[in-house]
Amino acid sequence: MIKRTHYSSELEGGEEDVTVAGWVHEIRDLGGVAFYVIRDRDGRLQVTLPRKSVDEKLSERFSGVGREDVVAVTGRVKEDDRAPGGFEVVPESLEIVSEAASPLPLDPTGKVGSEMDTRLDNRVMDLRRAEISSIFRVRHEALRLTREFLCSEGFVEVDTPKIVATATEGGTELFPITYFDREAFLNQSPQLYKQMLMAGGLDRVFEVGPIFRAEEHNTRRHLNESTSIDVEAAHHDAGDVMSTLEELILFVESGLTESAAGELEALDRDLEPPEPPLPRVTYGEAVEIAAGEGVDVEWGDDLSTAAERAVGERVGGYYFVTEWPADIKPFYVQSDGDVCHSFDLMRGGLELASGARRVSDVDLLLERIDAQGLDPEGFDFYVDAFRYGVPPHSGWGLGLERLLMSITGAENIRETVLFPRDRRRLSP
Ligand code: AMO
Repeated sequence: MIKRTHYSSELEGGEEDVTVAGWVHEIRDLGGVAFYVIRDRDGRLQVTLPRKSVDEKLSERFSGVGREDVVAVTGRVKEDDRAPGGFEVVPESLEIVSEAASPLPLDPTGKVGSEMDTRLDNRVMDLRRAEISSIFRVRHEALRLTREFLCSEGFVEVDTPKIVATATEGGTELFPITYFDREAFLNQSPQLYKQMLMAGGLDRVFEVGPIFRAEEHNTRRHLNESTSIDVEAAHHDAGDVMSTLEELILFVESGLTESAAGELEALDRDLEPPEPPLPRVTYGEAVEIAAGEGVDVEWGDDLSTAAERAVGERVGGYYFVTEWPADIKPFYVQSDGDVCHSFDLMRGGLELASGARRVSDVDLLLERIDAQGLDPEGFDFYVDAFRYGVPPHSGWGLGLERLLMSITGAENIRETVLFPRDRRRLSP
């Protein structure tokens, strides 16, 4: 195997015996001279083949090259302003490493557009487009920055089970599986476990992991498998963990403007990291705004997509919705009369995160489980964890893909996952 010595971003004029490797992005043959644009991880570079002055055999080998073949080219680097990246490679040898079948299922140069379904069916080819792979580099950077921020705030990264015995976010959205001779489920949220770790004394934890929701929705903002960034902190109230969340958003967006500047440019995104404190809109105010815009909503209803959109248009940017009615939030949320210590983080009309102060009193917890019509037996392991001393605690779950929609401007959540799982899609 010929070893690559340089990525396209590493070329310098005058260097000899440089080997570059990648896919053949474009071929322009002008007769006397032919240009082969090679694409690698970092971008594109031009191989210029002056037919008259190169070896005839080499010239012939180049004639056998097709679009999207993988090639390795060894040669000399010349500065040339007209070439992508400002350099061209004049070849001395060529190896066709792997040939691409034809026709291609989609056009990796993006000149010919493709429908979302065709793109996802051929995701590997789709990823060859710079603006698509940029999304996944932004995703990687956003996760790296998230970990950096939470670690610096004293949070410990944990992993909790994904095969579980109980629902946390409502019983109808569970995927059942067979666990030897018993029924089990794919977890909807690490909720119960991250709270139990508060009783275990880890004090501040975070987890980045998959969540599974058997929602029937086939929308631009729902997935059946998504990634949740979860946080739980002892001796924190809802306001405290809201501060952690808004500081995290600021840290990630500011960090991305530096570490993912090129990717954001490829995506045509100009981020304006939001300065805390973010606006706080109470649920009651949100209902008034939505009703004022003609949306059919009353106090006590969950906020519909139309209601969220109306509030998002009025408030703009990132904001929190606070003081929700207790009855529409899960059993583990601490309430104060009719209202509870729960919040959603929104960007425009899109929900990115939700969180709350939790119930830590065992009797109240059992009462709430019962009031929501859940089977208390299924929650024994969780309730029991609170019987031997548990600090008050709060936390949130932030949807990574929703955050990426906000950062990258993707209109469809499927853009932000390599191989999305939705109502119809189980492969690739
Ligand atoms: P919730 O159910 O609101 O709260 O989920 C938290 C966040 O996860 C993301 N999310 C989804 N993203 C894409 N597709 C889905 N089907 C989907 N479902 C959820 C959203 C949402 O805001 N246990 C609580 C969190 C907590 O209180 O700590 C929970 O799971 O961005």
